[in-house]
Amino acid sequence: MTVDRPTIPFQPDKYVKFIGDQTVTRVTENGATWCFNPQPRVTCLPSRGVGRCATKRVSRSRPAARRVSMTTTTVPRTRDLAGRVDDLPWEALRADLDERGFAVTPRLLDAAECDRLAALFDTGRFRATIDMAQHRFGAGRYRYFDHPLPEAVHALRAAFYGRLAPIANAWSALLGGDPGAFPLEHDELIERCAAAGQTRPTPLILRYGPGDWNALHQDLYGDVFFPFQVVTVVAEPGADFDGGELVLVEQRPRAQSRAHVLRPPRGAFVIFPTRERPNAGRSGHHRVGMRHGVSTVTAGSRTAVGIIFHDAR
Ligand SMILES: O=C(O)CCC(=O)C(=O)O
Ligand SMILES: [Fe+2]
Repeated sequence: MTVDRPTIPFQPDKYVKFIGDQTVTRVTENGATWCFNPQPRVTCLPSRGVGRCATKRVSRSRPAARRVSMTTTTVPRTRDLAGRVDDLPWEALRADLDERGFAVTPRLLDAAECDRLAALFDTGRFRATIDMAQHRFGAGRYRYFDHPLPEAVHALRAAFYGRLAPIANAWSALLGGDPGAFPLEHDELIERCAAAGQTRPTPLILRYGPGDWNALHQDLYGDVFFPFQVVTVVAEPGADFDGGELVLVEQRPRAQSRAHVLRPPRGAFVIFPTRERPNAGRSGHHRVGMRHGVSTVTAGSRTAVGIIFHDAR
């Protein structure tokens, strides 16, 4: 069994740094504290299906002091999760996806919901636990949920899929592919995965302590894959942890790579491409490869829940 986490050559040079949607700073390679080291030259790694590394982490430094969040934009709590996903500002999110390849939603989960999700790291049912250092994926641990998925994860997966499938089809068409490449219902994508031998669930929960990080990678688990994935950080940035930015790197053809560094509010979702995005050029759209990772957590504990829509072989 192999895990597809392909090697894409890294071009160290200049990066444009985005923090949320506010700050745009140009930093140089030396100024970057993130792990922009090239992906290990491994394309065929030990199965992630083998969970054997549940060592207990002892915090090596004091968590950052809890500070009050600055974020005020929040989707009302009164709707169920699927309703809240439907109520997101999809026109604006789609414009962000089309323009820059990724989008950050307003906070969708409240603090109690984030706490409940974070607690699953210790209490959930998992099909595998991965020690990232062991596979040279970075440092920290992540765990793949087993069937049946936690209700919230299942609901979020189906709801986000329903909204993202039409965008995925539009992107497919922009890149010269089938405008009906992806079914509009998530169940149908899962059936396609199963027909291709991809039956292992991919939603996961990740936990990083001080010094932990996640190397730049792509989450492709077989021939059938959906072009978007989403992740939510369920710890409070600046309060529960410091560092630990989500890093997206665009591998521009015949040009230097561009990094986007995101610090999404707790309970917001970042929507980003699993493999590539269409970019408008002089003669139509071309593919821009994308990878994601997490910069070093400098203090505290960062827990995130990642939702990948295709299942794994
Ligand atoms: O920890 C994160 O924010 C990134 C997790 C990740 O790699 C994923 O959800 O695929
Ligand atoms: Fe990932």
